[in-house]
Amino acid sequence: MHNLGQTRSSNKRDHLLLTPDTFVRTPLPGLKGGVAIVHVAPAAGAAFTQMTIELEAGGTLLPGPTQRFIYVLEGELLLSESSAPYFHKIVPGNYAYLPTGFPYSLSASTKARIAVIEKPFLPLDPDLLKNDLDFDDVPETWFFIGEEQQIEPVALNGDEDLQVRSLLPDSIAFDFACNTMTYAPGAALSQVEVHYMEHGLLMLEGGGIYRLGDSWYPTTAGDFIWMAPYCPQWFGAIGKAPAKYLIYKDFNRHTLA
Ligand code: UGY
Ligand code: MN
Repeated sequence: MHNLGQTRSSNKRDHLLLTPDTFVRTPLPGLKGGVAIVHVAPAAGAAFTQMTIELEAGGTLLPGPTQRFIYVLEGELLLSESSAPYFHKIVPGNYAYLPTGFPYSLSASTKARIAVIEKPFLPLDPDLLKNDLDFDDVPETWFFIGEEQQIEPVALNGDEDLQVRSLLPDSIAFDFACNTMTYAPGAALSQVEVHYMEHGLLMLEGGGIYRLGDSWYPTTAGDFIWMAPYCPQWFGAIGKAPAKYLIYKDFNRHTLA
């Protein structure tokens, strides 16, 4: 359906809103029996890549060029560690952190969809930690699989109607954060945020109004948003069901690292 050239998608200097009607599917090296929707990439001005990978039953995905974070959106997959005889079954709400160079393969037991975030890892500068008594050595990231529902939610700025789950461990080793944010109907960010970190956001449930720069957009489950550093941003949930999104941001590093 061409809809006479109309779409909610929008491409501005400091933000992108991409709605499912404008998604374009592509092959990728290391991906068999599946396609990638690359939502944002360095070509758009981002310092990371975020995509949704759609797999047929039996489709497989091998490691990419950088560390990865994956979050299962639909279906059932097996994550196998190539260096050990371990298979992990992962289903919606499961996620995994895969360090750069970690050998693994992912295969879909059923038709599946996963959110994938890739970012060149920014190592910690040992000189910045040498006088910190908390660290004998520079901490390193590690492979893990998590389950979102096991993460204790935190009320953002004390607002019980806005719950944040931090999916990555509270360790300075990690150079990005990935959280889910769940808004009760009518809940909103308590401020317009303007910050140096950039965001990749996948709307998982519900919807509302997103302010990006000087524009206000209706947004709903399935939409993707990229916010460049310093993009003014605010969200208010609308509807009778909660709104929930998965959100990436660069984190834990000096800006001149
Ligand atoms: O973590 C964040 O910066 C988050 N509160 N931003 C957002 O939801 N747009
Ligand atoms: Mn933010």
